[in-house]
Amino acid sequence: MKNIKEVNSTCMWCHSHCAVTVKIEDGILSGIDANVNHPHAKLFTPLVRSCPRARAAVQYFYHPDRLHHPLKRMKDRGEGKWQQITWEQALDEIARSLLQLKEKYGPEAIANTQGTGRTHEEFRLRFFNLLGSPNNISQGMICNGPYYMTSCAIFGWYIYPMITSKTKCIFVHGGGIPMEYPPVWRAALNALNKGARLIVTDPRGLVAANRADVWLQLRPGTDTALIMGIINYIIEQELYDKEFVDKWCSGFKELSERARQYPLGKVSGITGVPVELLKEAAIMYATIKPAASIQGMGVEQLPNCIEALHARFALTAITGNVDVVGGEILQGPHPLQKSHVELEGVEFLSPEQRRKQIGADRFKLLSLPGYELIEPNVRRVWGRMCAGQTYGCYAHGPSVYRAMITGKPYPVRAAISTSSNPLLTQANTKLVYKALKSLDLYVVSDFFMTPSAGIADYVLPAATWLERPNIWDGFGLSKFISASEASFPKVKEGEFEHYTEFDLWRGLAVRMGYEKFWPWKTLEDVYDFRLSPLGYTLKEFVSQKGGWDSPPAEPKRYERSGFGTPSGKVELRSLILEKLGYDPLPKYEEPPEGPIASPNVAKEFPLILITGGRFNPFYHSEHRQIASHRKKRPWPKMQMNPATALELGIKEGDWVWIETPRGRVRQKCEFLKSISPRVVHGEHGWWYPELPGEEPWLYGVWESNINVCTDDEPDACNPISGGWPLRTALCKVYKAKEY
Ligand SMILES: Nc1nc2c(c(=O)[nH]1)N[C@H]1C(S)=C(S)[C@@H](COP(=O)(O)OP(=O)(O)OC[C@H]3O[C@@H](n4cnc5c(=O)[nH]c(N)nc54)[C@H](O)[C@@H]3O)O[C@H]1N2
Ligand SMILES: Nc1nc2c(c(=O)[nH]1)N[C@H]1C(S)=C(S)[C@@H](COP(=O)(O)OP(=O)(O)OC[C@H]3O[C@@H](n4cnc5c(=O)[nH]c(N)nc54)[C@H](O)[C@@H]3O)O[C@H]1N2
Ligand code: SF4
Ligand SMILES: [Mo]
Repeated sequence: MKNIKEVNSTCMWCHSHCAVTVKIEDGILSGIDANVNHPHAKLFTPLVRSCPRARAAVQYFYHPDRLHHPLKRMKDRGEGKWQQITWEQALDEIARSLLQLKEKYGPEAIANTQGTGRTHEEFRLRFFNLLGSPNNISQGMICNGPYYMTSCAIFGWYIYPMITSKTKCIFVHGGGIPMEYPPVWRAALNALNKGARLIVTDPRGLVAANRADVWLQLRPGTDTALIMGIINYIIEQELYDKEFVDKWCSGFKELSERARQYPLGKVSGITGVPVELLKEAAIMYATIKPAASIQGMGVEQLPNCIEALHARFALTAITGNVDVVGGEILQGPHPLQKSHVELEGVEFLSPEQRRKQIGADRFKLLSLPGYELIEPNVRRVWGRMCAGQTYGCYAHGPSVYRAMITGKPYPVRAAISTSSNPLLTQANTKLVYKALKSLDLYVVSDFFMTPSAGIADYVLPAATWLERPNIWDGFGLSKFISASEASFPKVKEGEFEHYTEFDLWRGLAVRMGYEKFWPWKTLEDVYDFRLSPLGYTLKEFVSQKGGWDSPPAEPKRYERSGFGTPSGKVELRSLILEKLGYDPLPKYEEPPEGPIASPNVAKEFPLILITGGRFNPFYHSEHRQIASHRKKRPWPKMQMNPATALELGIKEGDWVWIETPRGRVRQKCEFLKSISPRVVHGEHGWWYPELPGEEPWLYGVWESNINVCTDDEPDACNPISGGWPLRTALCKVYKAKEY
C-alpha cells in the first residue's frame, strides 16, 4: 500500500498564487492539483488544471540540474568550476567576508537584489536593516512598486480592481492579463459575458485588445497624454462625479487646469489614436459604472510611468470609482495578524545610514524619502504601512550597479541575490555584468544555476515553496490570510540540502552578532508569532481553520476614517510629490529615447522596441531547463507587423537581430498583424541552460537576452521613481544567420 499524503498550499510559481493540493506518494512528489475545498476553488481549479507550470511540477522539483548543495567557486569567477561545500562552511565564510567588508567600507558597501518577490523578502530586509545597509535593489522599482507607492501617495493605500458581476466597465491600461493574471482575467470574462464594456490601451493587439469595445493603439510611452486627454474631456463635458470630487478629493481645480493642456486633438497627435476613439473611451468610462481599471507593466515600465499612474488614479477618483464593489477598492490589512511588514525592521536602520541609500537623493518616491513621508499617513488610517519596504523602498538599481564599477558615490563591494536573476531581468545586461564581476563578494541563492549564479563566488541551493511553510496575504496588501505548512521536510541531510531564505538570513545574522534580533529559530516559529493575535499557532490555524481567514471587506471605510494621505482626502494634486520636490500634477514627457525626443538616434534606429510581454509556459527567466516547456517553446519569438517585415526582407520564422544603441541579440521573427507597424516586441528572460556555463557562453546570456538592448541610464529613468524604461527603446531589426 502506498502512503499517500495531500497537503494544501499556495503555489508561488506565479503571481496568481493558486490554492493547490500537493500530492506526495511514499515521500515523493507525485503532482499538484487544485485545492477543491478552498473558498475560492471555483476560481482556482480551472487555472491549476490548465497550468503548464503546475503540470510540470514533478519535472521541475526533481530536475537533474537542481542545486542540492552549496557551491564555492574554485577558479576565477565565471570559469564554471565549483566545489561542493557544507552549509556550515558556506555561511561561516560568507559571514566572515561580509564582516570584513563592513569593517573596511561600511555596511552600505553590501547590496542585495530582489526579484519579482516570490520568497520571504522580509528576512532579507531585516538582515540588511540590522546590518545598516539601505542598498536593496529590487525589480519592484519597475514592477508594481510604482503602482503601489503612487497609490499610497494619492489614496493612502493600495487600490485594487474588485471585478465582480456588478462591474459594468473595465479599463485595461497596458496589461496583457489573460496569461499574466489569469484569476483577474477570469473575473473580467465573467463580467464581459454579462455585458460589461472593455477599454484597452496597448500598442499590440492581443487577447484583451481583440475583445475590447474600444482599443486605443497608442504609441508606446504616451499613456500620460492619453489619460490626461480623457480626464480633460470628462471634465469639459461635466461627466465627472461632482459629489465625490467635492467631498473627498483635493486639488480638483488644479487638475482641471493641468488637464486643459491636453485637448483631444493634441493628444491624438502625440499618441496616434483618433480623436473619435478617445471620446468614445472617455464617455464609456465616465458613464458606465461601476468601472474597474487594471494596470499592467505596459505603463509601469515607461520613462513617464509615475505621471501616467497619477493620471490614471485621478481618472478613477473623478469618476467616483474609488472603494466601490465592482470598481476599485482599498482593502486594508487583515485586522489581527502581524504582517511581514513588522518583520522587515526598517526601524533598525539609523538616520545616518538611511541618508546613504544610493539614488535616493534624486529618485525619491520609491526610496526612503518617499517611504518616510507616506508611511505615517498610511499608518494613521490603517495601522501599518501597506506592503512595507518589499514593494516600495529601494536603492536605485542602475545607480548601485554604477557605484560597483566606479566607487561613486562610495564603494559597493558585495551583493547577495536571492530569488533574482539580474543578468537576465535587469536592464542593460552589459553594465550589470561588469558591475557584478567587479565585486569582492557575490552570492546567489537559487534552485538552479543561472547566468547570474555563473559569475558568483557562492551559489546556495534554495528551498521551493513546496519545502517551506507559507503565509500568503497578497504581499500584505489584502485582508485575507492563506497559511500552509511545508509539504516536504526542509532538509534531507546529504541528499537535498535546500535552505529557506529564513534559514539563510538567520544563519548569516547569527554568525555576524545579530542573534538577539532573530528570536525565532524556524520559519514555523515566525508564523506562530504572526498568527498569535488570532489565538492560533500555524499548525492549529491550518488544522482548525483550514489555513484561511478572510474578514469581510468594508467599502467606503474612508467615510469614517478619511484617506491615509496628508489631507485625509484623495490627493489629485499630490502633497507627497510636492514635498519631495516634484510636480504635484501629472505631466506628459516624451520618452528620452524616441522618434520625437531623439530624432538623430531614430535615423539609425527607426523602430520602437517594447519588451517583456508575458507568454506561457515561462515565467521571466525561469523554466528554460524544463524539457516539456522547451518542446513547446524552443526559441524566443520577437513580433513585428508583416508589412514592416516585408519592407525589411524578413520572413516569418527567420532569425533576426534586434539592435539598439546598447547592443544586439537574436530572436526568431513572428508576424503579428495587430502590432503597430512602427513597433516591435522582444521577449525577455531568454538564456539557454543547455549551453556551457563557463564564459564566454555563460549559458547563452548574450544570445537572445533582450536586456542586452534595454537602457538603464539614470537620465533615461523616470525622474520621480528611478524606474528604467523597458518599453520605449529605439531599435533596428535585420536578418541574422540561422542559429
Ligand atoms: N526587458 C524586460 N525586463 C524585465 C521585464 C520586462 O517586461 N522586460 N519585466 C520585469 C519584471 S515585471 C520582473 S518582476 C522581473 C523578474 O525578475 P526576476 O525575479 O529576477 O526573474 P525570475 O526569472 O522570475 O526569477 C529569478 C530567479 O529566482 C529563482 N527563484 C524563484 N523562486 C525562488 C525562491 O523562492 N528562492 C530563491 N532563492 N530563488 C527563487 C528562479 O529560479 C530564477 O532563477 O523582470 C523584469 N525584467
Ligand atoms: N506566463 C507568465 N505570466 C506572468 C509573468 C511571466 O513572466 N510569465 N510575469 C508576472 C509578472 S512579475 C508581471 S509584472 C506580470 C505583468 O503582466 P502585464 O502587466 O500584463 O505585462 P505584460 O504582458 O508584460 O505587458 C502588458 C502589455 O503592455 C503592452 N505595452 C507595451 N508598451 C506599452 C505602452 O507604452 N503603453 C501601454 N498602454 N501598453 C504597452 C504590451 O504590448 C503588453 O501586451 O505578469 C505576471 N505573469
Ligand atoms: S504557476 Fe500555475 S498553479 Fe501556480 S500560481 Fe501560477 S497559475 Fe496557479
Ligand atoms: Mo513583475
